[in-house]
Amino acid sequence: MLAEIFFMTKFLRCLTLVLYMLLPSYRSAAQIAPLIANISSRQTTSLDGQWQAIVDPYDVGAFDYRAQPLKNKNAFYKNYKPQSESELVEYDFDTSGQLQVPGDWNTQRESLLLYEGSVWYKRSFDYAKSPKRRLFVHFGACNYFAAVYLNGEELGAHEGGFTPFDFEITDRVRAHDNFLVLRVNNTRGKDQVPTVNTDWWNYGGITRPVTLVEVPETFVQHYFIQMEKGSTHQIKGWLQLSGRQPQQNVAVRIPEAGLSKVFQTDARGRAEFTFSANLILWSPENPKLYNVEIAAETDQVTDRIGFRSIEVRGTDILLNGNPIFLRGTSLHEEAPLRASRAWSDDDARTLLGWVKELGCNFVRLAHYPHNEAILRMADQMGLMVWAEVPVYWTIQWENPQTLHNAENQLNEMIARDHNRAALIIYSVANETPISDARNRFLRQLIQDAHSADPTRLVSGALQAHEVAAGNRLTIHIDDPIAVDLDVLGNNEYIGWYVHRPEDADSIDWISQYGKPMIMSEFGGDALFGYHGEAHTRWTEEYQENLYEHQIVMLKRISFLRGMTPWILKDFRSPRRPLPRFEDYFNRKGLVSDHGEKKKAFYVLQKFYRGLQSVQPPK
Ligand code: GCB
Repeated sequence: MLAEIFFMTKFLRCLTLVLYMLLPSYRSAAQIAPLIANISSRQTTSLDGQWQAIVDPYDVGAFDYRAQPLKNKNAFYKNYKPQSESELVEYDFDTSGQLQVPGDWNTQRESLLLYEGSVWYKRSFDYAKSPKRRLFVHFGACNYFAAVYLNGEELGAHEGGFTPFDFEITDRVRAHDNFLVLRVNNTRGKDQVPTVNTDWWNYGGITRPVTLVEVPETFVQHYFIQMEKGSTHQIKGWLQLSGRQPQQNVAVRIPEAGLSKVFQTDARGRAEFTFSANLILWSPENPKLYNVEIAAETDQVTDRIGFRSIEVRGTDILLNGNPIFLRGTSLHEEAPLRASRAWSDDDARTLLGWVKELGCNFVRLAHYPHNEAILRMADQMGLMVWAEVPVYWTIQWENPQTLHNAENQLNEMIARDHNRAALIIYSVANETPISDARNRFLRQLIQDAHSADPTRLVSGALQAHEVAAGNRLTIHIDDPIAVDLDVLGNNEYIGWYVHRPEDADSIDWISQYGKPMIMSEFGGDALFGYHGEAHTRWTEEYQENLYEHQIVMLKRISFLRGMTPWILKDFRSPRRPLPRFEDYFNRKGLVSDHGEKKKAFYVLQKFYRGLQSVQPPK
């Protein structure tokens, strides 16, 4: 019986996915309203809070028993109420319980901890829109798929669990009793990005804020204002208006620096510009941000932007022309202390506070785009950032839809974050197996990143290969995609999955590429408070010893220009079932899920504190 139920569930999920693909709104990046930048500086109304929620494991709110899409009153997005005592309606948002938005559903109800499927969300609101204004509904992120409906009509859909999207509702919103409904589905799929297998929790839900954004009829939709590649005094960028009056004079002002430049947008509402500016440059030591105003004739928006240059010269990474060593740590988007999806300023402040305490100037936001709050916090706190898309392990390299999806997620991430000075590296892949199809896929993403944002460096976390000669071990960086990257990333687990921690002391690293490398992962698990001798797995002493020997090895890699050990904090993972030690947590954190610092934290802290912040280690 159980097997039958299991099979039916699987079957229905597959069927549902096929049907999603047939629906016109699915995978329809083109239909999504182009994203509004910097909504925090807009006239906004938050829709965060308690939403009514219906858990729908069989998607009965979306498809009938012949697996046809529902369009009638039985479709949950209609929010239909029985008109008489005798009428049959088998759903009711008002009596189905609530979920907090933003928030993953997994940690809000015990029964949903491992849930993968659909949840319907509903929230009502009134809205007094001023005449001649436009209104958008903006979602920070929904994992993984979201179909969105307003007042019983579909607005559109979005695929990808970690990037924002918005829909214009100017002509659909009414003064009273609007109802916004979402079907959010976090079913894993082989063709998705990420694919079915990940070493992190599949947190489902509306995981980031939902906001109504009101703007003038013609408004500044987007802009890119950064130092030109290789320059520390030349600003280069573009801006884009949206609306009926595309041709306007638009001023770009930095009042603190006495700068004001006026540009004309063309018939498409676009202006490109270059101008010189003598500004205090952003750096971890002095994370200077300026108020930048973009004033069109019909709209004005303000942002806090830092200016700096980031380049590679030979094996060096140069920040504002000076060689730097990236003292980093990796981080999942998991909240400190409560092990659920992180999303808020407070979450970002605590997590990045630990990162700073460790002595870092750099953080790897693994393995997918994190929330906008943490990027802005990194800007303020002076932490350089590696941002990543979830092209993780074994994606369907041959599938054009999968590539399109990855490209879309990359573009949405860049569009949201390309004005953050903190962000210096885009990473397009993590531990992906070499093949021609994979190389083509990644080359396309690298090209996309460079053309969407020519100012930043592109990397990927690769895996090197061991060559043994006598009793000496050499590791060769020989992934062909390295040719296309600006900075090499490399993950290795010497002392945990392979070899003993001590073996690291004598391992040599070779690269034929003449490029800087970041050791993007290394580490081992330790349960906080579990002590023993240095070769006993899961003890803090094992992890401490591993870090000590890693540092011996890392210091000898001549082309190493940074490191982001795995990982700042213990995080939930379904791949980690071992009772007592793991309990469904990956324990490679330097800090436990309760915020306690393990012994290895202090080993790394000592190393980082001893490093000159502007010099590669000798
Ligand atoms: C890796 C992955 C990371 C895992 C880690 C581990 O190589 O990139 O996502 O969590 O190893 O702990 O095994």
